[in-house]
Amino acid sequence: MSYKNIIFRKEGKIAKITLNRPDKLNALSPELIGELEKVIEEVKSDRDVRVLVITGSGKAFSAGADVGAMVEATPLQAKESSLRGHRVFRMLEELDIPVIAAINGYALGGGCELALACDIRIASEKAWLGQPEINLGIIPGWGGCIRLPRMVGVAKAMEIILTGERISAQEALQAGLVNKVVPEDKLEATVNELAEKLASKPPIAVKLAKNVIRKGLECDLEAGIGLENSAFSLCFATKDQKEGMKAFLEKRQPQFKGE
Ligand code: CO8
Repeated sequence: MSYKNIIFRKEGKIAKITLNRPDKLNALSPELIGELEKVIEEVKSDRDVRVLVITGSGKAFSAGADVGAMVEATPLQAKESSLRGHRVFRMLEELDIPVIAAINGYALGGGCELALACDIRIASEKAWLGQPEINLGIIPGWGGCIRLPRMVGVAKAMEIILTGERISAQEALQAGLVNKVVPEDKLEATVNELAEKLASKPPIAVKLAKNVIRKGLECDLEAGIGLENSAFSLCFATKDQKEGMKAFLEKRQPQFKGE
């Protein structure tokens, strides 16, 4: 499938989506969101892909939803656009494979919310993150009010959302919003290395762990323990569990097959 607003590449087991409207700082227009939905479907149905990387071209990851496309929106249109983005970001979260956000520059508003829906965030030291919606007279509409406090705590999320001020990559690291900050010229190599590492892990266990972590955040402790218990025992139905444990006992590297 060909796309106008994104570049999609696959190298071995790693797929990469590059948001590609650099002259508009990769603002998430309705067309771009539509292409994101299609490409995530494509990734979902490709059993060979083990890791997805999302990044931006030029100096931004994404400066957010396209303001020009929503300035005259009615409440109903705003509701529709918000729900559409929620659906797409949820699809990302629910992929069976790990998703890494390679934050190469500005990740603001919807761009920050897209990064929040990824599993791991690696930022360039030149990146800036934030939820500036308040300065436009609106609030985050693609999950910022919900995912950000879960990630950085209520106090920091209040500060970020209510002031609308951008925070540096280093501050984002301290807040737990990104996993790692690296020099700009090391971002691609760092993300590739992490992606290769994740792609070498047993995919069924990766999928189960991701699923339990995500679902576990949405339920009470007892239910969470039940989820983990079921998923843990299911691992013992896989050849990868036998291989992983035998390889350990035989002091060799495991050869995981995803079975
Ligand atoms: N939407 C549309 N165009 C944008 C956006 C955006 N979010 N961000 C940047 N652009 C455009 C600029 O208009 C400019 O275009 P042009 O050259 O045609 O004038 C081009 O990108 C380059 O931008 P700047 O000249 O502003 O670049 P600077 O380096 O001077 O500044 C900033 C960079 C600081 C990132 C600045 O561009 C900025 O503040 N951008 C807006 C950030 C923002 O407010 N984002 C939040 C948007 S709202 C949102 O994301 C809500 C999410 C939920 C939506 C749910 C329903 C749709």
